[in-house]
Amino acid sequence: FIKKPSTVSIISFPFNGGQSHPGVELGPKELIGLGLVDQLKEMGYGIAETSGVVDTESLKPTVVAKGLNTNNTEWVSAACKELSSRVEAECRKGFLPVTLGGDHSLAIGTLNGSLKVFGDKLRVLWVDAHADINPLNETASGNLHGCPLALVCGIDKSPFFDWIKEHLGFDKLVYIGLRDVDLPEQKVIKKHNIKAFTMYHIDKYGISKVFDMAMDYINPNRDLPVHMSFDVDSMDPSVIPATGTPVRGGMTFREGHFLCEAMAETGCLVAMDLAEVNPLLGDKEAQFKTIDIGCSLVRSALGETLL
Ligand code: 4U7
Ligand code: MN
Ligand code: MN
Ligand code: MN
Repeated sequence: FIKKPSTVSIISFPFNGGQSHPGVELGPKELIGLGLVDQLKEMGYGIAETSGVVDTESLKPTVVAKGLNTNNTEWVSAACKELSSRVEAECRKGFLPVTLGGDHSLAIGTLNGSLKVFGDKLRVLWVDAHADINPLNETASGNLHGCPLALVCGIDKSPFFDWIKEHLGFDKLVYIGLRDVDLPEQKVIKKHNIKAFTMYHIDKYGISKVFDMAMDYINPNRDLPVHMSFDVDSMDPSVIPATGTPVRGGMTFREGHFLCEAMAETGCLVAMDLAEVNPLLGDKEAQFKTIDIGCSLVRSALGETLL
């Protein structure tokens, strides 16, 4: 694969159907409004204008199935299917898609898109307070942003997501930042032996060692394409307050940025998601901080701070 794409495709995914807090659909607009695209141009990247905005509203179904354990199932599916084809198209051009969410159900689409292009070689770094691998019939909240990996890894083969044909192997996935994992998720992680570095490991070894161990696991020779799905709630709520499911005890400003810088340094990043920025939560300062730091995390992952 192309090691250093010179073009970034900013894909806006203004979507909130995977959870219940209004506002997360405004994430992309606010991130771009604060200058993310201009900042990436300043860093020397070309920005693909073709990638654009996914019109999630027009994909809202008029008829919905009753009695499902998950909310907005058809809508999440339709929106993510469209997102998948966008990500796939950008990757095929050799561009690096950065998908701005929107809630984290978006990864159902983004990972399907990158899997189609990179196949068995694709590796996934999931940065989150949560494991997002609740089986659809076991999620307590019914919110699909807590389930994307169950679909991506093929634990769930829901008829509502029958367009998902390729699945990610459990050994090709690694977590960093976990601290709120539901019981059904704990069972899945144990059963399939999924590698997880929690906040405990970050405290114990430091983020640098944790990143190296995570890469050694999925990408020992640093020669495979990596899709990083970054949920901003991996960060401590004091750093990123405006997010729907904050969990105390998260990564510091530097730990989060170090992780992104280290990812950039590998030269293996082929796609990135930035999910769960909710510009309506908290006061003005909380909102500004979250959007501002959201932008800087993306810049770091694209190599801004590597001199
Ligand atoms: B996010 C939760 F129960 N696990 O399923 C659930 F704690 O994308 C939270 O990581 C999911 O923000 C959080 O509802 C999803 C809950
Ligand atoms: Mn999360
Ligand atoms: Mn929980
Ligand atoms: Mn998440």
